[in-house]
Amino acid sequence: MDPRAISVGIVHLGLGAFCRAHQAVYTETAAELTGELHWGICGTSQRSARMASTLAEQDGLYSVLVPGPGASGSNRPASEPPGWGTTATPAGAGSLRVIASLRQALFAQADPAGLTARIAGRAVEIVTLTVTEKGYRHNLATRQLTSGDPELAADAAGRPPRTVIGQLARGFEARRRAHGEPLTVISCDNIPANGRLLEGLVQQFLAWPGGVFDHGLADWVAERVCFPSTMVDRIVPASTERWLEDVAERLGLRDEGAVVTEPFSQWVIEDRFAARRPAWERAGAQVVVEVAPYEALKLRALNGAHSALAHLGLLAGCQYIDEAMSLPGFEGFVRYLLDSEVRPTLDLPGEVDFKAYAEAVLTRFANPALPYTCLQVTSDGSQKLPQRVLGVVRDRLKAGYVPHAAVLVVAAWLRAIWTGRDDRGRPFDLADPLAGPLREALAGTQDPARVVEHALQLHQVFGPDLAGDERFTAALTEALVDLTRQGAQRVVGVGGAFSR
Ligand code: CS2
Repeated sequence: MDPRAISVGIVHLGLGAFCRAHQAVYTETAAELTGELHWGICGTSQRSARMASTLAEQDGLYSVLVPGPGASGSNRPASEPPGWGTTATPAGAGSLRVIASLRQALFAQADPAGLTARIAGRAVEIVTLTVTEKGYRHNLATRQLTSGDPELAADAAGRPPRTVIGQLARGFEARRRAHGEPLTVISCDNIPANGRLLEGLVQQFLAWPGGVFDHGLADWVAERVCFPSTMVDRIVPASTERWLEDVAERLGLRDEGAVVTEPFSQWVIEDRFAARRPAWERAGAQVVVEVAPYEALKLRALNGAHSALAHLGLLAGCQYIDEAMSLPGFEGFVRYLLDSEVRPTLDLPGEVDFKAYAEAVLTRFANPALPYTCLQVTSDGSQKLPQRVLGVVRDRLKAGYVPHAAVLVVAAWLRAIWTGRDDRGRPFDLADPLAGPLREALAGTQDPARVVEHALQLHQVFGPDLAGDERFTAALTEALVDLTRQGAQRVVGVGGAFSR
């Protein structure tokens, strides 16, 4: 498509690799098929000025590389054994596509007024978000804004907004004042009922004690803004230098904004729009009445299994998910987790065959052409485990069973935070917003039971219900003791409790 012909109709918050390989691709395909040129995206980066300026310098153009099955992990370090493909993937294997739907890129923190004006613009009818779980600044157990959050308080008091919720509220206020046209806001983050959650958080923010927003704004939002929930799925590892070199070889020029991803892609969107929208279904998205069953399936099966492999694989000394998949007993462990613990908690969408879904998930994880690091999945574990694993734990406990595989994943997360090392004693740098405070509380603690006791005080992760459940406490302590004594490989390995 000729990018010069496309005008902005969507504002996106969170210009990471995921949205560039997912939503922007659907949007471009839909525009190609319909000829509608008014759905260009203004992407705003929230944390990195570099990505916005890099993309702006490239006129918003960047490429999406889907390595072919023959390609072998261009981002593996050169020291790895042959077979891991230390040379660039030959051009021609897989596919490379240049995406033109990103028409503007700005750094939200440097230009809050520009972002407000964009959200308020009449031409914009959709706002989308990929800001990760912690971008919502909420308590995962209560689904309310984190009380006393100083950044939210400052935004509510009227400074140029820096938080995502503050940016939305400011944009809504300006839009209402300018013309009042309706707007659809779509959260594309891996959180259940993400639309409902976002709507609730915005309303709570508008009522922030001492906040500057007038009362009519909350009513206007309730009447004019829709927040559909969505399920998004595509594995998109962080782009590394090796991938950028690979892309440069294929393109014949350097693309600093290139992203690499797998062939699979899925997007299920609740049919709840305030105004017009791109014909995303023409590009393969599913627009449905009820998105919850798809969300639960994806979060608990794909993301839950991803986190399981990542947390246990990290302890076992693996760098990549596909490497963890190949350790003795690990694939069997994931199958057990999916079949025996996740599946009974799901209300499956009619057309889904769980067995086939689970097999496809395992095949996607084993894709050697797309190395995805365990560290990337384990990052922000405290923000991910509630929807990926703890929901399963809760539902199984309610049904009268202790889900030992799911509990082991929680124990692996806890062990990594506690020790900061893998089972061979090698340190890793695990990013998690709750790691600092928890580590401080655990300093000097040698006893797994004490570690569990401290961790369960994180009610924003475990909720008071799990924290107070003796079966959970006992199973978690036992799992942490096992991991401490035997290491992840032995606990998960062949002959262990989970092999079948
Ligand atoms: C992954 C997800 O990094 C992670 O936490 O589990 O980003 C996963 O790759 C996507 O949700 C797949 O759709």
